[in-house]
Parts: sequence; structure tokens; C-alpha cells
Amino acid sequence: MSYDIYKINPEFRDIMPQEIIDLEEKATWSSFREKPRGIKEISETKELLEEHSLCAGCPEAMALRYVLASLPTPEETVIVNSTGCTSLMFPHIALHTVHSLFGNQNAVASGIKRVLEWRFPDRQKDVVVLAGDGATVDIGLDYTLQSFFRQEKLTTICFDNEVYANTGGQESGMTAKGQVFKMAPTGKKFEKVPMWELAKTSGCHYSVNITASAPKAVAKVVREAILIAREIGPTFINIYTPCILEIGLNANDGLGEMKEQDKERFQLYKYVSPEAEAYLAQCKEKGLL
Ligand SMILES: Cc1ncc(C[n+]2csc(CCOP(=O)(O)OP(=O)(O)O)c2C)c(N)n1
Ligand code: SF4
Ligand SMILES: [Mg+2]
Repeated sequence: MSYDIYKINPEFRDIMPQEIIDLEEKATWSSFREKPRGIKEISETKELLEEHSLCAGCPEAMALRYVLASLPTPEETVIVNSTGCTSLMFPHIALHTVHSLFGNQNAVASGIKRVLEWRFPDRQKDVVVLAGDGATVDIGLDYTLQSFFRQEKLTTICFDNEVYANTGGQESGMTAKGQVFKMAPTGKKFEKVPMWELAKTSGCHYSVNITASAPKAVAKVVREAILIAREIGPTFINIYTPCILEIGLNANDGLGEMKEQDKERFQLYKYVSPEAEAYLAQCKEKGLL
């Protein structure tokens, strides 16, 4: 199967910045690569332009690279995203992406998945939602949950920075109790919504809460979630990707913050339904994991 999904028009090649050429030649799904792709290659490959428009050192950009490097079949994957800092990265990657109206991402993804199944019955198409906590758990919560209730075969990944970052710092349901932001000066009055538990209760066959501190751990859950969504039903991953700007950290402090939270508020939570567990065992036997 070809990974040749991103090609520069030959007539424009000579005026393209090296970064763009690198994205074609060094992406792990690029056709020049013979080896199987994966997270181990991340230091020598490229899925996301370094000159993206997020703040320097933003953990969301880090997490996106890990997610992209972990997709089982990138050329057959459609990513649906929503407005927010996350959405600023998507023009800088070499993959099929759809930008939906803020909050609508799981409704749009459900439609795309159904049409792809109908249009390409012989091909395994993965639809992955990638959106912020404001989009997933706040304004879009109804659509998120409805896609779980309907057992849509999607993977939903929430980049949880615990704030509406792109609009300057309003609190979301995922903000921790007591947290103050520029545009939420009186402090959050109630606890963070445990979305990973809500996902389980609402019908997800796989639900994880994790930080983006360890690339291999992120890769493992992304792969498992996408494989389960293919056969069994909806899957959910909440990834803590702190907004270093809004919590007053420097560009190189994001990793340290995530490592600290691995031991505190973001200790690994993982739920796998019995059906999904059995399916993962089959995947392991087939060498898919
Ligand atoms: C329909 C609609 N409502 C509101 C907005 C304004 N808006 C843009 S980004 C954003 C916040 C996004 O927060 P989150 O989903 O947590 O992503 P983050 O920026 O934190 O990564 C909001 C409210 C919009 N663009 N469209
Ligand atoms: S505002 Fe926060 S979440 Fe947005 S790019 Fe900057 S550090 Fe990342
Ligand atoms: Mg957010």
C-alpha cells in the first residue's frame, strides 16, 4: 500500500521552502520509506512543519506529532478537527483533514465515516476527531456524547489544555477547580469534568486519560483506540497538553509540567470493554500491535 499522499506540484517545487519539501520527503508515510513507520522514527522524520503557528514549545504540537506518527494507516485516515489552537496545526501537516465548525466535530465525523463506509466498502477508512477541550467537552459535548450513544466507529482525541486557549483564556468544563485565567478572574467554581469516565458511561469501548509526556505511551493508546474503533465501536482519549501560555510557563517547561501531572491529576486511566479486550488480543496475534 502506498504512503504517497502528499505531493508538491512539480511546477512549484523550485519555489517551495525546504520545510515543505521535507514534509513530502521525510514524512513517515512518504513513499520513499520502505521501513514500517512509527514513533521510534520521530527524530528523523517529519509529520508537522516546525514553523507551525502555535506558541513555541506548545505541548499540543508535540502531542499532534505523536498522534500522527502512530496512525495505523495514515493514507486511509481522515482527521476531523475543530476551531481552537489545535486547528492552527492542521494546515501544516501532510494528511487528509477536515475543519468543522467549532463544536460540531463529532457530528461531522460521524457523517464522514458513514459515507466512507458506503463509498469504499472494501477499504478500511479511519476517522479520527482531534479537538480541544472547549470543543469536545464544553460547546460540542452534546455531539461528542451523541456519537458515543450511537456507537459511531470513530476515535475521539481531546487535547485537554484545560482552557479555551485560542480565545484568550476562558474556563471550560475541563478546567481544574479554583483555576484563574485572564478571562475567568474569579476562579473555577466546580471540579474538572471527568470526561474519560463520562465516555465510558456513554458507550465508549475504550477510554483513556493520559498526558503527552511519553511518546511511546501515547502511540500505544492511539493505535489501540483506532483499531478498536474499526471493529467494535467508539473510543476516546483525553490527552493533557497544558497551555503553557495561560498557566505562565516558559517554552521549555511543557514536558516538565506533564511529567509532574503524570503523578498527580493525570495518572493514567484506562478502560477497555471486554469485547475490545478480546479484539486487541486478536490484533496482537496478527501483529497489528
Ligand atoms: C461556533 C463558534 N463558536 C465559538 C467560536 C470561538 N472560538 C474559537 S476557538 C475557541 C476556543 C477553543 O478552545 P478549545 O476547544 O479548548 O481549544 P484550544 O484553543 O484550547 O486548543 C472558541 C470559543 C468559534 N470560532 N465558532
Ligand atoms: S495559547 Fe496555549 S494552547 Fe494555544 S498555542 Fe499557545 S501554548 Fe499552545
Ligand atoms: Mg482548550
